Amino acid sequence: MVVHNDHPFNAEPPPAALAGRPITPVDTFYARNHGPVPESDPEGWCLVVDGLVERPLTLSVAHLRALFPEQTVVATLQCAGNRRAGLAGVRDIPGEPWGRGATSTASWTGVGLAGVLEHAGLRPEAAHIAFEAPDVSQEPSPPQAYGGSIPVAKAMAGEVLLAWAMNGEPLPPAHGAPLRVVVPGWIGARSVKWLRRVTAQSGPSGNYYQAVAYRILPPGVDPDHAGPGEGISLGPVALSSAILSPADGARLAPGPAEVTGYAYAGDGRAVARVDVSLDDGATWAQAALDPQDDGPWAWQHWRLTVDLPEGDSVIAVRAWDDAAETQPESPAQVWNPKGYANTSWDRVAVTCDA
Ligand SMILES: Nc1nc2c(c(=O)[nH]1)N[C@H]1C(S)=C(S)[C@@H](COP(=O)(O)O)O[C@H]1N2
Ligand SMILES: [Mo]
Repeated sequence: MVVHNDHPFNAEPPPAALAGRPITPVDTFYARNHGPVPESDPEGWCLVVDGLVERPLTLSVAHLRALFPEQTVVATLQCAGNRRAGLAGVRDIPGEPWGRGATSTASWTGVGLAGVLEHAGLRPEAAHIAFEAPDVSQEPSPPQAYGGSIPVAKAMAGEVLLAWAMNGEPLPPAHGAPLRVVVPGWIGARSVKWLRRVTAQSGPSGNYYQAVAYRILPPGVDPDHAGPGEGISLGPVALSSAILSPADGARLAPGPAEVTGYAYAGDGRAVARVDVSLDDGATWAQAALDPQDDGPWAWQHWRLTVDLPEGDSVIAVRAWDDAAETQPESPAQVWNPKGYANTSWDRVAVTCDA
């Protein structure tokens, strides 16, 4: 893993560790934490469901297992800061310089959030479902526990899970044991780990990570002085793609070389095509999409054999989704002060020696 920070623990797998693997092994899955991993106390742990519901609930994991059908969903998590390094190359950005690896895919097992909210009797005035966790982050001033929210429509869609297992194993502490939210198709920040409380409310969460962080600010705004509610709140993931092999800076023999990577279209969209260019976008060849049996919430791996000339080459990739959206050419086009949603073409430079 490439460790960006030990406290809080932030690490991403190198591209080669993600290449060709539809499911990311647990020990390779990126870790994104804004505070310390809380001490785990599975026996004492319980989940409170309250707010705009007819019947507030207090549930243990055993209650959840007994009351609701178990459900497994394969879902890609992607941090909104994935590929921030590319934006920071345009102009400085504070925060972890994530490469292509702040995204990973697991099969998640738990119960549907919709069933739990139905059981509690969600009231019609409820418009947002807020999540609270106990890990206290020093990033906001004063320090604050982690939280966030999603609109009721997404919360009631069948794919949102309260999960206790990842790839068939109990969730490890770093990934949210004993219970986390998994919001497929939405930025990783909404998949709250170490979940303690689910609150139905009329407005979005006032938590720092909903109201202040994870927002796209206009380029001229000082991120340290942006107030709550400023900028565009991030929810569904924007279409992106990345090259996982060859590695940036690789030295190869001239001739045929296989280029592989992932593409990911957010909420409700599918990757429809992936293009690769060796001439900075003048011409594009279409990559083959790998067979994908993991359903609509998983990324799409792709591959293409290109003919590399002697000397230096830059390989570029862009994806298209089923709404015919594609990616912007340069990180400068999408640069923003907090460094989120770098959807620009991904590029790797390689050199071929004869
Ligand atoms: N409680 C809590 N939940 C959290 C976070 C956090 O710091 N605390 N980080 C969020 C962010 S920003 C991301 S991208 C995902 C990362 O999940 P992972 O560490 O399992 O990869 O968790 C989200 N859930
Ligand atoms: Mo994130």
